[in-house]
Amino acid sequence: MLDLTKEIIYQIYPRSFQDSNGDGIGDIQGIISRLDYLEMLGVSCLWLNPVYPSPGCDNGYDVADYKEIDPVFGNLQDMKKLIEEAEKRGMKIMLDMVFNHTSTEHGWFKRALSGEKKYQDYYFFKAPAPGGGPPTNWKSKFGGTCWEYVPNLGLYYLHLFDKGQADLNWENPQVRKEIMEVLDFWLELGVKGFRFDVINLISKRAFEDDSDGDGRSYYTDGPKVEQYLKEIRAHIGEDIFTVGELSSVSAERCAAYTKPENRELSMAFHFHHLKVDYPDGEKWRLMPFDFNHLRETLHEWDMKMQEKGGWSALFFNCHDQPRSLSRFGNDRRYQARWAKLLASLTLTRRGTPYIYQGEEIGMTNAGFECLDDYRDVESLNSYQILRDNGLSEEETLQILAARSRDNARTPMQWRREGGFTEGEPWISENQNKRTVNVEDSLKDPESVFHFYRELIRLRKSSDAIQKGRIEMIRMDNDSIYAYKRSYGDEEIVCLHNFTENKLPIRRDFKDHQVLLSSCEKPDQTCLSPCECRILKKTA
Ligand code: TEU
Ligand code: CA
Repeated sequence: MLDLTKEIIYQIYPRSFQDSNGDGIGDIQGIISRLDYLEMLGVSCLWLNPVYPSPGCDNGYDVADYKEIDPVFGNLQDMKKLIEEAEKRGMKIMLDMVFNHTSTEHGWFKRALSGEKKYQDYYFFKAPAPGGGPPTNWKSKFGGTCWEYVPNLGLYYLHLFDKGQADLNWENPQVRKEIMEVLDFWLELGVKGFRFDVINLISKRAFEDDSDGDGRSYYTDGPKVEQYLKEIRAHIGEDIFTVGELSSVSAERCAAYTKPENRELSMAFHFHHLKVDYPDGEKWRLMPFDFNHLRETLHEWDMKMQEKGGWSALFFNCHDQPRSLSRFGNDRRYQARWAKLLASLTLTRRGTPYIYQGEEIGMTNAGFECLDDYRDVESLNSYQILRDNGLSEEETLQILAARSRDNARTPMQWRREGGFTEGEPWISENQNKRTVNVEDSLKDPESVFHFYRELIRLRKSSDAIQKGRIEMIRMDNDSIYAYKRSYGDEEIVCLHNFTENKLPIRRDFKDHQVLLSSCEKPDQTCLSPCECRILKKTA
C-alpha cells in the first residue's frame, strides 16, 4: 500500500539535468547515468517534467503525442530502462501529465483544423463575439488574449496558456476516454506516479466576459474538477500516487482534492507562499519579500490542510519558480546556512517534500543580464509587455532576473567546469558553477548536499516528522520560525533563524536533545545567523 508520508520526491527538469550525446540538451540516458547520485541523496521517487514529442512552445508543456518520447530526450526503450534502473535503486518514476491542453501540433488538433467535427469537440472552438473579436475578454496566463482565430474555420479556439497550447474539452467523454488510455499506457510501462499539470483548470464554468477580471473565476476550480479527479482515481487505482498542480486554488478546495477519503489526488502543489513577494499579486513587479508574510502563509496553509485532512506537496523550488536561495535567502552571504534553512522548511513540515534539481547543492538564480540569455516563453512575452508599458530595458531586465522561470532552468552544475554537456548548452550555465557544484559538495562534509542527506535520514527515522501534527511555536522573537511535530510520545522542535544575526533563545529547551543543526557548535542560549536547528524532546 502506498504511504505518502514516506515519499521524498526529486524533480528533474530533463532538458537541463544531464546531456549524454553532446547536443546540449539533457536526455533520459543522462538521467540514467546520474541515478547513483540520486540514490546517495536518499530520495524515493523521481518526477520528470514532460519528455513527450513537442514543438517546444512551452518547453514540452505543449504535448504533440502523449504516448511517445521526443527523440531529443531519447525513446521509449530509454524510459523503460530508466524505470528499471531507478527501481533497482529503490526509486519510482513519476511522469508529468499535461491534460488541460495539447499542442496545436497534436494529431487531434490537426484533425480539428481540417474540419473534423469529432475532433473540434475535443477542444473549445467558439464563434466570434456578437460584435466580432474573441468570444470572451479572458486573458492568457502568458499575456494577451486566450483566444486564437482560425480564419478558414471562422472560429476561435481557447488557450489559457500559449496559443500553441489548445485547451481540451473535458466535458467530452471521448476526451476523458483518451486520457485514461494515456494513463494506462504509462502504467503498463511501470510508471508509479503522475503529476497533473494545472488540473484544477479542466472544468470551465461558462464562456462569458469576466466583468471584473481576466477570466480566472470562470475556469479555476470549476464545478466538475472533483468528478474528473474521482474518475481518474477510480481508473488508476489506489496504489499510484498523484500530485495535482493547482493554480490559484482555495484552501478548502485544495483540502477537498487531497483528502484520502475523497479518492481524488494524493497531494497537491499550491502556490500562495510563492506569491508573498508579488506586490498586489503581480508577478512582474518587484518588492522585497516580507518574512512574516512568508511564515504566516506557510503556517496558515499547514494548519488548514491539517485541520481539513488535506495533504500538501512541500516545495520552494520547481521549474516555474526562481531559486528560493536567491529569493528568500541570500546567495551572497551565508549561502550554505540559508540553503540548509530552506531545506529544513521543506523536509520537516507536514506533507510530502519535493527537492528540485540543484536545490540540494545550493544553486542560485541565473544572473542573466541580457534578453538573449532567456528562453522561456512566459519571460519573453512579459519582457515585451513590460517594455510596451513603458519600462526601461534596465528595469525590465532587473525584473526578469528576479522573476524568470529560466532561473530554475540553467544546467545542473556537476563539476567546476559544468559537466552538464560536452556540447553547447541550450541555455547558458550559471557562472557560479566554479563554486557551486556536485563534485565539491560531495567532498565537503559540511556541504548543503550532505545536510540534505542528514535531513532526509532524520525524516525517514521520525514518525513525528513524517506523519505527526504540526503546531506553531510562538517564540519571543518573530524572526524565529518555530514549530513542533508530534506523534505519540515523540516530539520534534524545529527552529529557523530568518536573520543574519545571532538571536537569543528565551524558551526552555533544556529537556530537548539537538538532533541536527546547520551550525557546527549550536549554542543552547541562542541561534546563530540563519541557523536551523532540530531538537527532540527527551524527558
Ligand atoms: O504551470 C502552471 C502555471 O500557471 C505556471 O505557468 C505558473 O503559474 C507561472 O509560470 C508562474 O508565473 C504549469 C507548468 O508547470 C508550466 O511549466 C507550464 O508553462 C504551464 O502549466 C502550462 O502547461
Ligand atoms: Ca542530449
